[in-house]
Amino acid sequence: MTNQYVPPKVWQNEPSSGNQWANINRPDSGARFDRELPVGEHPLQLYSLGTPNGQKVTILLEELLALGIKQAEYDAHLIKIGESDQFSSGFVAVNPNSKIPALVDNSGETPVNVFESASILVHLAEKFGKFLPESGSARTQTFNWLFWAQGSAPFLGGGFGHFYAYADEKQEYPINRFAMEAKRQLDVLDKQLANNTFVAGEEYTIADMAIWPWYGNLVLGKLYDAAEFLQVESYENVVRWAKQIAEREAVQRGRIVNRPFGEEWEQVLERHSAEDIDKVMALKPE
Ligand SMILES: N[C@@H](CCC(=O)N[C@@H](CS)C(=O)NCC(=O)O)C(=O)O
Repeated sequence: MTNQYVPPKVWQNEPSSGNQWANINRPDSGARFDRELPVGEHPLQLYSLGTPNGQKVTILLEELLALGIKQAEYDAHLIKIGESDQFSSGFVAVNPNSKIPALVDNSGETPVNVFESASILVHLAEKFGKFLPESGSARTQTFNWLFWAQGSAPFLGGGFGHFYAYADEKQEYPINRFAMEAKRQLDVLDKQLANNTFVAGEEYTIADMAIWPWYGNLVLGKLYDAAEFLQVESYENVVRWAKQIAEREAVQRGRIVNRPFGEEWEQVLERHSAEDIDKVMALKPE
C-alpha cells in the first residue's frame, strides 16, 4: 500500500483533509465566546437546526400541537452550527456538549435544560403523556428502538454520511465499512417492520420520530443522495413505513423547522407560531 498514514506517537491537531465542517472541530469543549440565547414568549424554547437530529424534536412538537395540546407551543431558534453558534456561552449553558438540539422548558418554577435528542423526546412525551406507552412491553419496546436509533444513527451520519457525502476525499475503506453498516441497520429495521406497523409495534411512538428523520429520509432519497448506492428500494418494509410517516401533516411541518437548506417551501428558519410554518408550506408547488 502506498501513502499509508502512520500515526505519530502523540496525536496532533492537524486535520489531514478538510471538509465543510472541519473549521468547527476542536479537541476541547466549552464556550468559545459570550452571547446569550434569544428567548421567545412560549414556555418551550428550542435551539436547533433542521438536521435529522433536530427534526426528531420538531416532529414531536408538531404532533403534540396536532393533538390540540396548546402547552406544546414553542419557539424554535436557529442554531447555525457551521457558524459556531453552538459554542456561545448561552448555548453551552444549556448543552455542555455543544450539539443541537437543546431545549429549555420554562413551564415549571425553575427552567429545565434538556439536551440529547432522545432525552428531549422522552421529556416531552412524559410531560404530555403522549407517544410513549406508560408501562409494560410496549414501553420497553419503545425504549429499545429509541436507544437503537441513538446508538446506530452515528454510524449512518458521522460514519457513512461523513465519508460518502462530506469528506473532500472519497476513500474506499471508510465508505465500504460504513455502507456495510448502514445496510445492515436498514436490514434490521426492515425485518422489524415486516411484522409491525411501526417500529415499536402497532403504536406510533417517539421511537418512530427518532428513527424516521435518519432512515426514513434515507430510503426516500432525501439524505446524502445515496438511495441508489445503498439500493434502498430493496428494504420494502422500511420504504412502506417511511412513506406512511411522511404523509403525516405534523411530520411535514416538523421536518422543515429551523431549516436553512432545501427548497424555498421547506425552509422555516425560525418558528414562533404555527403561521411561520403555514406561510412557507403555502409556497409548495402543487
Ligand atoms: N447524540 C446527539 C447528537 C447531536 C448532533 O450530533 N448534533 C449535530 C448536528 S446533527 C451538531 O450539533 N453538530 C455540531 C458540532 O458537532 O459542533 C443527539 O441526539 O442530540
